[in-house]
Amino acid sequence: MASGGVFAYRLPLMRPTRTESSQAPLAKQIEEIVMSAPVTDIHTHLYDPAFKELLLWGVDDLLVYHYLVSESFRYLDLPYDRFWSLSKTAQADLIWDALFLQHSPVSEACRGVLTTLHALGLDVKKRDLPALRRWFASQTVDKHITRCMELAGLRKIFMTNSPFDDLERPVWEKGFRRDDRFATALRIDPLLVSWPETAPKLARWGYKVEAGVPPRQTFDEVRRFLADWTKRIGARYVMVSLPAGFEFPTRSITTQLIEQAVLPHCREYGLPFALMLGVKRATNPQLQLAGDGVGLSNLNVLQNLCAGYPDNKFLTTVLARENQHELCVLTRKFRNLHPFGCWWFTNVPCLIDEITRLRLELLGLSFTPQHSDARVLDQIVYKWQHSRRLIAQALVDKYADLAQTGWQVSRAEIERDVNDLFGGAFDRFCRS
Ligand code: RAT
Ligand code: ZN
Repeated sequence: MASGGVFAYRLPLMRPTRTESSQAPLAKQIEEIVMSAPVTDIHTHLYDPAFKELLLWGVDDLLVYHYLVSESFRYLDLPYDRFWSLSKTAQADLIWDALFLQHSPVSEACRGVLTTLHALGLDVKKRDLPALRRWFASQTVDKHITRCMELAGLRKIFMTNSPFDDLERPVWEKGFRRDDRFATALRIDPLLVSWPETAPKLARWGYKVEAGVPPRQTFDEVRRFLADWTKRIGARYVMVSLPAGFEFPTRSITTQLIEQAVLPHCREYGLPFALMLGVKRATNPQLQLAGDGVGLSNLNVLQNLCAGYPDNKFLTTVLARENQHELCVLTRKFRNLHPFGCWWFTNVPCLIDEITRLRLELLGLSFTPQHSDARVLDQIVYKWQHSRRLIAQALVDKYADLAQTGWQVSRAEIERDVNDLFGGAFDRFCRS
């Protein structure tokens, strides 16, 4: 197979042993297993098809992905407002022109569009956007979900489910027949990062909460809210994304809500609390969703949570490259911590390669190397194809290192290990 990425380790230069000369078939076997093993995608922004237009798919949504919006503004010179006033098709036209026609689409997000289209059997070299649009217009959503999931090798897709989303909430309230390929995660950012605006909403929805200095009853009522939504959606974990600079514990309302409502709720329902740490929201608000940035997190926060609440489980991903090593070291100290994914700005090949190898070397197989964060259904195809290749390369090198000692792995052992990385370890962690 092809050699690893920029950070790939090389086997030491020594005379080939018998084990080394038989590496090629082993490498091929590992690659084959990793490329085809079913995956649970533990964090996406996709929706069960019952949510209708909330489930984004097709070439225009691929092109207006916020990762591409920010890249296109490196070249576009129209005012931000003008861009946002355009229709989705017109925005996609501009992005296609700037990122695919006027320059070669070498960034990871651009390459991803091409990987996806190619995997769907479309001819990208014609650079014919109207023809691509016609093809998508002739697809049905149900078939397209099946096709994309097959191409990505997914067995399950976790949604991000927010009771605070005015488009999503009424669908849950009305009820619908669930598609069992989609699992749920309860997302609670507004509760923890903007309590003064959120408290009146909870009050309107019938929970007896007070925004000022909340009495005990407020926390009980927040727990009742969390319990109602956990049951309503069948949540498998509770999730929040917290800004770089987040501190815990402090005397803030956020600390109180975490300590007195979220953590007791998670303990009661046996749910992990997923923390995504290190975002800087609205670094450039004019870019809207594309305007968030990254900052270093203080991982003492995580240490305080894991040590202070041993009966809680914490799933964690960190956005800053500089936090990745510390996260691994912390994970070695706390069994109630499970790192996952190469999130957002770290979801680029050179960092996936580096972070995955770092985790394998410090944690063995007790983590979840990747999630897609797909916002557009078709993106699962490229996000998983690209990541699988990097994970395969890292494993080839690791098993080759073992072979140097005379330790050989059987096919069944490789399959077991890959299954752990692709959802098995996550499932065990959630059940523990
Ligand atoms: O990766 C993304 O699409 C980000 O915009 C965020 O959604 C992030 O993943 C999050 O869940 O907050
Ligand atoms: Zn996300």
